Amino acid sequence: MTNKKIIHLSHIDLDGYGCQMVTNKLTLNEKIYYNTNYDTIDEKINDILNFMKDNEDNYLFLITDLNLTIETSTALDLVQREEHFDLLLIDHHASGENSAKLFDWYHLDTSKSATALTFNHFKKIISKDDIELTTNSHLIEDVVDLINRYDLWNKDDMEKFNKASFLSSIIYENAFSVRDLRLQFNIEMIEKIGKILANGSTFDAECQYPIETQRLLEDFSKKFNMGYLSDKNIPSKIRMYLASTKTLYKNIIGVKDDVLIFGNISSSVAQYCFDYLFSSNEMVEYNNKTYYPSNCTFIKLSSKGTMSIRSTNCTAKTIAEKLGGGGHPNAAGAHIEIENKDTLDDICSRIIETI
Ligand SMILES: [Mn+2]
Repeated sequence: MTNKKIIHLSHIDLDGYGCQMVTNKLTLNEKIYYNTNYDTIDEKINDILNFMKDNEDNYLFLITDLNLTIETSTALDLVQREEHFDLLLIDHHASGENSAKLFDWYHLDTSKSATALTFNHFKKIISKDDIELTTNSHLIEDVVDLINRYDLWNKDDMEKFNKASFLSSIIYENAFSVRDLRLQFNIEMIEKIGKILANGSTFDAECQYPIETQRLLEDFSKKFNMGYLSDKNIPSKIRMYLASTKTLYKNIIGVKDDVLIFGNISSSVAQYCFDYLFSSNEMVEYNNKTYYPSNCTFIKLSSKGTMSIRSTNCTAKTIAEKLGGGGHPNAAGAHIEIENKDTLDDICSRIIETI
């Protein structure tokens, strides 16, 4: 096992990335990570088989937290017999029972999370020279325990369960367009935040998240030189913090009565921040005036003149109609004609005149 390169394919949730957090601790093996949901599993397996064919080496193809149909496992078994790579599947979904009965590389145990199974497996076979997992085993074990609680929906200890569900909420499969960044974020954050949570950090009543967690997320964002709100690659959790510290309001480009117009933010960031602001109804100070999101209409304006309009007091549609658009009472949209020379501020002024 020492010389093998590990190609690790796993699911795209906390348990799936948790398995990769475990193998990431195997320092003596080179690792290549892939993640998939069920809709693309056959495609991903084919990609991996092609990769192994093109890059001859000693491989362990490890699949975790995913169950395979009889068809997929039979096809995979055939290739494995021809190509002679090591194959191991560790999973806990009972739906894979028939495949597990047929193939000895298919390890199924429904009593634990896939992360716990993966941890137990590698703990047993790991070389003593692999310092990282052997010496940090107890710390990783604490994180594995949290993941296990969430995966089995074990609420025996509510504090631990809440921490585990917070851990799950940091997984953002779609927040990164760059695969390596997504992987690094998810694997790194599960471990780091998991360790903080497992070691007794309590939730701050004000910000709802452990303070140290916020710092970690900010560090991560800095490490990758990510601009803040305008960068759609930033996971929404970080954007939530930014919103909660009112950074979003730096992007207000115009105000009329209780209508706030935001510019220079991407749609996904805007949507996330608006959701957050409406649900928290945190007071906002802007130009010496106080706003409560529940009384406001938010317009997200793009430089092309497209507007997303949101409210919780049924004003979005009315405002949209004034601008020639329409929609639902609280979620509407409109478009304003623009000229090439128009700046965002020009467009914003025209909106203010119209509403
Ligand atoms: Mn899963």
